[in-house]
Amino acid sequence: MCIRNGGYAVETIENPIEPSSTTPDQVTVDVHLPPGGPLSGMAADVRAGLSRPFKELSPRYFYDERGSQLFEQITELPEYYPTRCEREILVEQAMAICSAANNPATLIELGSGSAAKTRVLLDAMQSVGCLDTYVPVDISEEITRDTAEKVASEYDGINVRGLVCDFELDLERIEAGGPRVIALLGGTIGNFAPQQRAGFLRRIANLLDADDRFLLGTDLVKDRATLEAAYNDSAGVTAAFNRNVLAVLNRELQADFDLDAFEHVARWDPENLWIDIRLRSLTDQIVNVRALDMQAPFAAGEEMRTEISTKYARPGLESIYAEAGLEMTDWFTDSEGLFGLSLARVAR
Ligand code: SAH
Ligand code: AVI
Repeated sequence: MCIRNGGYAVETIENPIEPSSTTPDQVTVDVHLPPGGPLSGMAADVRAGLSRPFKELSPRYFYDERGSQLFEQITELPEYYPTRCEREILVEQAMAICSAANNPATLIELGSGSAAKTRVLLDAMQSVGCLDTYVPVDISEEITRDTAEKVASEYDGINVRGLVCDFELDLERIEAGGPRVIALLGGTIGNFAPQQRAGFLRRIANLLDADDRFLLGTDLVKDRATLEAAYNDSAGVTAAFNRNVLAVLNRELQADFDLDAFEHVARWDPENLWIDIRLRSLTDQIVNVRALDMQAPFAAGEEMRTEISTKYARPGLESIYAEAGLEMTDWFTDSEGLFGLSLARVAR
């Protein structure tokens, strides 16, 4: 397990970079720890989330080693179309994206995970001869190390600078030659609350030089049945992914959640345009969280939000970009119009 930086409540980023491995010369993986230790932020954050009348946990805690593996399984489910559709767009449009993004030397990928689809973009960059550096940035240490090492071994002469950090805290640390593309794929922007998203996009705008581009994957609004099926798969993998966050709290904060005493709930919310993902308590129960010295009571039927997954339409996304000081330059969708990939630059 490595939520090495659960520090989303941490304000400062003064802690030193720990160069924790240097495999061949061209691969480094830096791990950024919050000042009070790996779990300092997580503890405060979970305490706050469990103390509210409507309990809520941050989706960043899903991604321990098992959570990352479960997400990989989700991407292969027949009902989970976003990965398939985004890959289709990348396969069809990688060269166009590369050219529209000024043939970038550096690809910085936030929430890179296994970077399975990213290879399509790296291939295009290599084929036009602009590929110099890949920076996978993810909160999960195991998967970032694995991805960094695999990409370095697959692309001749590439520099790989892995960064294990919370991309909401440590983005400003990234230094690499331009033109650069900062990518956030998979629809991960959908997991941000609206205010959090606005702050994040403003920081992206501040990071971009005139030649740099932001590449964003967004799942699109569509019929309820398709949306809900993607988050209620028949094999139960999404349910296991959702419940796994309780196992993370049990291990990291010495809690005693009974995973079988909670059921997975995922519903389309047409007002907020998001899938609301929750865990519903099956009984009246009191959960002890020893590391926080707290008890969290759950009533039978009580729901705790663990994630939202917002869906977009192009005009709404253009407004969101504009509010953050960004402007969309290019828009690509798959053949069924289920998923969107956009490029944006700093607004002129
Ligand atoms: N980009 C991949 C993976 C998406 S899953 C794809 O398109 O398939 C979301 C990824 O974001 C996970 O790998 C998770 O570990 C990472 N992540 C989630 N919250 C994060 C945060 N706050 N900071 C850094 N990485 C985060
Ligand atoms: C990572 N993120 C874009 C996924 C999504 O679709 O919102 C996470 C996920 N949650 C349940 N299934 C997939």
